[in-house]
Amino acid sequence: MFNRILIANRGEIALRVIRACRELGIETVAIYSQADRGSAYLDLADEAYCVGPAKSADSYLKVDRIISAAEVGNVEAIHPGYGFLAENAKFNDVCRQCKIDFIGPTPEAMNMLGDKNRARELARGAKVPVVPGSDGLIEDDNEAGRVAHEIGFPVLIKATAGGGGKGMRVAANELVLKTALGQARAEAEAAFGNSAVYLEKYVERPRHVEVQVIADHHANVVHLWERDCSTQRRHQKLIEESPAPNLPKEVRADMCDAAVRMIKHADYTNAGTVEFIVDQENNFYFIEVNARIQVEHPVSEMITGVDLIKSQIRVAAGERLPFRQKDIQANGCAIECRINAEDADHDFRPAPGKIKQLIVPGGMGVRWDSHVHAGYVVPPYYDSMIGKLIVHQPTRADAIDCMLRALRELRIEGICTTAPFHEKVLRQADFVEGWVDTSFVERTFQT
Ligand code: MV4
Repeated sequence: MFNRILIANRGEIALRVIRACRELGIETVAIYSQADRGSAYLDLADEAYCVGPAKSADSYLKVDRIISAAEVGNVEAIHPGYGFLAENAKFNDVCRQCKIDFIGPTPEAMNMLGDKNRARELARGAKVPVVPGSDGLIEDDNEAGRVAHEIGFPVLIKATAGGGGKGMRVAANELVLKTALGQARAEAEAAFGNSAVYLEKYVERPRHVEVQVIADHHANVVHLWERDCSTQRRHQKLIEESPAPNLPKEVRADMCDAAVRMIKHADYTNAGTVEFIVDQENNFYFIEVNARIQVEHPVSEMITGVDLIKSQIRVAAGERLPFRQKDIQANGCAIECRINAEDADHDFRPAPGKIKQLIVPGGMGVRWDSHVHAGYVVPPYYDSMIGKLIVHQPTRADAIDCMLRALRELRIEGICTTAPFHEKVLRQADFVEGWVDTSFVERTFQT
């Protein structure tokens, strides 16, 4: 096991990893930008190094400075958290060259899955269903036309370097296909320096269901069931839950099996998520693999009792998973609400500033994962998420009641947060009945 780990992240997830390390008896080295200087959670680390000015590009994304902190701090491994450098295969490879263990998949697996067209081909090879579409990348307009006619409109053009909703364009018919293709390519070139695209049938109003997996370096791959993340707005998830409501148990079992097949086929190690969309007839299709721990991992932790961060660290240190698939049971229902410093009444615009008062909910089945406290100033430079409220209850109805109770107890004064918006969502009939697809928020709240 490692003696000392550097956490290449900030905020909630940095604290989450520090907590896991403390319980494992591992010393921690934190990093911070000038904007995060004095952040209270840094005191919980054994050491902390400043890696630069406020802007991410000058601090949390600076590979050389982070590696320097790791060398000065004398760590054996780096946990990247999510966002920032978490899915940067180059950083991952630099860690390897510096003989620092990266707590995540190998650079090879990361590279392969970062290319969405290759990931799709890998899924096909693993007999995992993909959305009908092109056989590889689209060479030219003629090929796009041919494929679109085969599969039928509307089609979705996706950048192979994209993911998470970036670099996608819908083409409703033949007339707009050429234009859309040109726009998609130009956007992809500007955003990723790679204009390569592929084509899929556009699935309307899908649900977003993803499967949590963890794999060790001894060929053991275990899934921790699925999460429904359909309650999102403009590709920003708002609420996640497990199990996925109204998903027939055979579909759920098939999807989890498919995820494990995909992970085995990709020689993937550590924690990862296999993302699917589910259409209105409960057909599921592979979309992409997220090669990192995700924001919403606590939902899976609550229903399975597995600490995913500790598991990631153990697996990275070469240990075998201490459980088999048969040991993983899904108990009850867990829901997570992302508490963002945003004004939901004004287009969810960021609302940084000083938290004047903070009262945190508690009680049975309530978990609060956050680095903030009264007097904390939410900086304007980073993601606006300031905490995650997670509940775990025997049934989904109980979980909704518990979350409503916890949201009522939660008091954050001085800044706007998404907490009041969550209360509205949790009272919506479609949500209560579990009939949420990816267009639910926009459709229901006209935001
Ligand atoms: C799709 C789709 C419909 N049809 N693919 C968006 C994020 C990226 N991970 C994949 N995404 C989608 N791919 C086909 N063929 C609809 C989406 C999509 C979506 C997916 C998951 C969660 C939220 C979403 C919001 C809009 C569109």
